[in-house]
Amino acid sequence: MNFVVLTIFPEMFEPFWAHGIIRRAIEHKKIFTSALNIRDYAQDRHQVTDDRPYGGGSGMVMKPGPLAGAIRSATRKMPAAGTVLLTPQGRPFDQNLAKELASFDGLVLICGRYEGVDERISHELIDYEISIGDYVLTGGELAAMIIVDAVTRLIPGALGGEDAAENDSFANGLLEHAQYTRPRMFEGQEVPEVLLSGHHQEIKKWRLESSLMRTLMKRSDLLQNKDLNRQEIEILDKWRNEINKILQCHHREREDLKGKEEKI
Ligand code: 4FV
Repeated sequence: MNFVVLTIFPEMFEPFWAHGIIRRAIEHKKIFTSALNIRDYAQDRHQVTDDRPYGGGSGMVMKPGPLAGAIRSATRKMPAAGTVLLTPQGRPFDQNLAKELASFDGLVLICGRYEGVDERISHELIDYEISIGDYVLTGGELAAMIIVDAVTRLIPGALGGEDAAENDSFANGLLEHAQYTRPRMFEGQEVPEVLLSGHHQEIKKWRLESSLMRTLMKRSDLLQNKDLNRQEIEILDKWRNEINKILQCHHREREDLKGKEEKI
């Protein structure tokens, strides 16, 4: 996977390329990265990349010329690359979109600044408009780093273990199960016994229940739009029956209580 970032602050990416999984993936040639300065594609002597908005108003807008020059230069070298504009107007970024982007050989990530980019860029040269969230940033660079980070994790071998990304949160539409490591006892809290048992089937079942419970408690919306498999349905059924039993007891007690009060 070849990531080319177009930005007026290419130096922002130096520390990002130089640490952790991204650094390792670059060293192991799982990904190739470069940050190009949009200014280098401005034709005028002062390499101006922004100007005042037509129709007036505050702030500045990124000029189409330098952007189009930078995009065309990047895609000339990678004709099959996908071009991505980071913008609050874009499609919400999520794990499924990360998987989709990971299928490309290359991605050209365009980082806006100021109030945004000239609309004519989107029409001609952009395959994806992507938003990392419903808030406004000062620039698209942090959003581009998030895309590079999430997509790199899905490149085979980038995470070291072949299948490491398969047990991710959202990989199966659920939040990840609870994780524990040494020490066995921490401030009076013990690690769940089953995780020390070596019973892989039991551990697998416990982890699925942990994922389901956390998703139910923290992100029940994810469960609503997930096609549940047989095992997941069995577990949710079991919980529903247990909850029903509790509620029935509760209602019975209340009836008995009401009955007693009426007799008095
Ligand atoms: C953004 C987002 C974002 C808008 C104006 C950069 C800023 C400035 N990008 N997801 N949310 N971009 O706020 O992707 O040009």
